[in-house]
Amino acid sequence: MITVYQFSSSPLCEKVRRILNFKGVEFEIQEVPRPLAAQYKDVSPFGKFPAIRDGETPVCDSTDIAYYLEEKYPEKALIPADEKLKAQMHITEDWADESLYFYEMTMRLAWEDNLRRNMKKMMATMPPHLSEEQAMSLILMGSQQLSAAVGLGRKTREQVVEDARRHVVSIAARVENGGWLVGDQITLADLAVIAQFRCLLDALEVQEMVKDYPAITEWMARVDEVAPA
Ligand SMILES: N[C@@H](CCC(=O)N[C@@H](CS)C(=O)NCC(=O)O)C(=O)O
Repeated sequence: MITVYQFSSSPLCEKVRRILNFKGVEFEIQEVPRPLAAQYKDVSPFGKFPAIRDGETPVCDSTDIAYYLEEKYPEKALIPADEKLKAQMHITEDWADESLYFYEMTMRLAWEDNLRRNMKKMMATMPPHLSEEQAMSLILMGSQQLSAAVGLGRKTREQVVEDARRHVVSIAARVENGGWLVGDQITLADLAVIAQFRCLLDALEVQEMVKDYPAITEWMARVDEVAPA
């Protein structure tokens, strides 16, 4: 049985659960309390999650996990065999993991009003002795520091919303008329992007924005049907 070590509120952990669900692979979940991540070095030497353990084999990093699972369970493929499509898929997946990720971190976790509305969900990944207010200050401090380090946190809120709108418009254009992000079937790119997008939707600004793009809501329903979170 595969064990997924996760922070339940993490989009990258959601991406891994979706991959396993798409492939129909059974797994169990081990929730990692955020401040105790260092205690799980045997499965994730860098203290980052998701990580999985498959029997004796630990694998960490959502992309490495995706390629590991693709090799072990190739029947329901998520990585295109065609090299050009594979390259497009990789670029889109990496954009989700390394760019969209910082939008969701900024809009959902570094903006106090959005974070406050989502604290119930976030508490699942915090140690039980922390009060909601203590947990919130910790999350705010960490996400604001990271957001500032990558640059988004130094922009005005309006600028970040406009940047996010460009991403939303681009996703909508790629998935209209029943399409997928890359090629003509679901790939790892869809799972990486939807995982970030679900978190982005915890920001009121994105909830409002997406109402103008029904193609995105339809695409999310198509992905959820075959690869639930
Ligand atoms: N490239 C890694 C990134 C994983 C990652 O950054 N995970 C975050 C949660 S979404 C984390 O573990 N953060 C804790 C930390 O950085 O200490 C992947 O795709 O798995």
